[in-house]
Amino acid sequence: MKHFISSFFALAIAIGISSCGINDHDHDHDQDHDYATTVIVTLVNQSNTADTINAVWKDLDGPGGAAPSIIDTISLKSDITYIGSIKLYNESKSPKTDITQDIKAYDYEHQFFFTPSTGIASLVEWTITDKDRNNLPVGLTFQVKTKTGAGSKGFVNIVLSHYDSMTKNGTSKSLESDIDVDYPVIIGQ
Ligand SMILES: [Ca+2]
Repeated sequence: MKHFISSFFALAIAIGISSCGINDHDHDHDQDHDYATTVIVTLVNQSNTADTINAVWKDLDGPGGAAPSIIDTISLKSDITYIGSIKLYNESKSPKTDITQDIKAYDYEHQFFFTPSTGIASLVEWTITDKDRNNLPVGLTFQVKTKTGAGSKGFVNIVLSHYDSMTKNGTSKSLESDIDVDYPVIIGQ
């Protein structure tokens, strides 16, 4: 049994390696990109572009194991429109890999979902601004509009859906997520 298992893993690894090429992406969705250790949400204040937020979420050993080492709070001003973007990296290897480029190349298989928690949902409007070749939202870029917050606190849940076993329709999350992270949010502190 042990020999069988190790042979199985050797085979799995061999298949994994042979299918990592980007040309095979459509045939093997499980091997198409790394897991993300690092998420960076960038928000630029449209009223003052010098006011830029770079909020980092970092979990270097991936899902499970150690807790995330960095979870920045996204501190938003009241009554402001921000232009936003999100970048994903795998920093568990050197050099780090830029997963954002893989998502961009296969945006029709991916979609981000940004969900503010109930405490701030009425105060922040998070709208995806980019679309894939099928005219469905992607979420690598977005607009965030705030109302008067007066220090309201909550979270925004960010999920990256990856559609392999189901078809992307623009509204439904996939069965499994590439990322599923919560950023603390403060509005109008
Ligand atoms: Ca971890």
